[in-house]
Amino acid sequence: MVICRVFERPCTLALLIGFQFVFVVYFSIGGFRSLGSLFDRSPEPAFDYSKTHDVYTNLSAISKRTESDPEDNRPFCPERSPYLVGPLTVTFSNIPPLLIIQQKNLLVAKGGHYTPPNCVARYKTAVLVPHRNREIHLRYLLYYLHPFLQRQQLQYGIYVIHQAGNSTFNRAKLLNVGVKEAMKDEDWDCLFLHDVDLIPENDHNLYICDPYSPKHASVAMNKFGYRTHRLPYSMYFGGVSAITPEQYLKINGFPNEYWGWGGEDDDIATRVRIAGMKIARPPVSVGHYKMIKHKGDKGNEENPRRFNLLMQTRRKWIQDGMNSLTYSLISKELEPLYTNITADIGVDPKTLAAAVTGTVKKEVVF
Ligand code: UD2
Ligand code: MN
Repeated sequence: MVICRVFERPCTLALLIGFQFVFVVYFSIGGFRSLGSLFDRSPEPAFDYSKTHDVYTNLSAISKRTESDPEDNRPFCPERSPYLVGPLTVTFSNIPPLLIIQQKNLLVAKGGHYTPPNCVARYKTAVLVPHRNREIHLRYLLYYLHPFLQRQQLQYGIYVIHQAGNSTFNRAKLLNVGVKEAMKDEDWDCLFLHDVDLIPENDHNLYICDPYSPKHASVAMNKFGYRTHRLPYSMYFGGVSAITPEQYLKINGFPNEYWGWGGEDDDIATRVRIAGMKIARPPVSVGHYKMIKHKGDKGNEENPRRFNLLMQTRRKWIQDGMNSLTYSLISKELEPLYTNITADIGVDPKTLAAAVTGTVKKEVVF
C-alpha cells in the first residue's frame, strides 16, 4: 500500500527514475570494477614508491656465470625470480651513452638477445618497439629495460622496428612487421608491444604473457598521476601491451590502415573483444610507468580518419591485418643492444591522394 502511494506522486517517481539512471551510468563506466574490488580476495599489493632502487643494483652478481655448471645441467629458473626489488628509480638525467649501457649489460648478446646464464628461462619474450626519430628516447628505454628484464630471469630480445622514409607514421603496421620478423628468429611465447617513451617503474610488472588474455601493462602513468585515465577503461590497450603469438593469430594481427596518431590501439582492443577474449591487467600499483615528455612528432599528426575506421573494425578486421600485410624489409641489423629492423611499409593513401590533386607539394618525400 505504502509503496503504491509513493509511486503515485510524480515527483517521487521522477526522483526514483533519476536515481536509477545515475546508478546505471555509474556502473556502466566502471563502477562494477570498484564494487568488485570490495569482494576481491587479492588486495592490491602495496609498494612504497618513495623508496626506489637502482635498476642496476646487484646486476653483475645476478648475471655471473658459474662456469662449473655445464649448459645442459642447468635447472629451470625459479617460478618467481629472487632478484626482484619492486619500485625502481627512473629519471631522465645523466643517462649514459650506448657504449656505456653496453658495458653495464655484458651478457646481452648481439641483437639485444639475452638468456639467463645459470638457469633455463621459463619464458621467452620479444619486446617490439615501433620507432622513427626518437633516438634519445630509445637510449633511455634500452638503459632501463635491459637490467629490468634480466632481473626477471627471462629469455628476451629487443626489436626496434624502424619506419623508413618520411611518410605518415603507422604504429600498428610496424608492429605487424615486428611480429613477422621476430618470429623468424625464435619461437617467442610472448610479444610485448612497447612505446619507446614508456619506462616501467616496478620489476614485479613481469614481461610475460597471460595465456588466456592479451594484457595491457601500462595501466598507471606519471602523466595521469598514476591513475587510470581512459573511459571506458576496459577497452584501453595503448602504451605497453602483451600478446601471445596464438592470440595474435586469433585477432588477425593488428590493423595496417591507421596512418598517423591515434585509433590503432582501440582497434586492437576491439579485435580482442570480437575474438572473445578479455584484456588482462596487472594491479595498478605494479603497472607504474614513467613517460618521457614529448610533443607530437612531425609525420605522426592526428589521423582524421580514425573514427570512421573504428566504426568499421567489426567488418574489416578479418581482411585487414596479418593476412594482408605487405612490406619490404630494407635491413635487419644486429646492434649490440637491439635488433634494428628497417622496413618500407608504403605510404599513407591520404598523402598519395593529396599529391595527385596537388594539395601536398614538397613536404612529402617518397
Ligand atoms: C598514445 C599511446 C600509443 C599509441 C598512440 C596513438 C599511451 C601511453 N600510448 O601515445 O600506444 O596508441 O597514443 O597512436 O596511451 N613513434 C615514433 N616516432 C614517431 C611517432 C611515433 O617512434 O615519429 C612511436 C614511439 O614508439 C611512440 C609511439 O610511436 O612512443 C606512440 O606515439 P606517441 O608517443 O607520439 O603517442 P602518445 O604518447 O600519444
Ligand atoms: Mn608517447
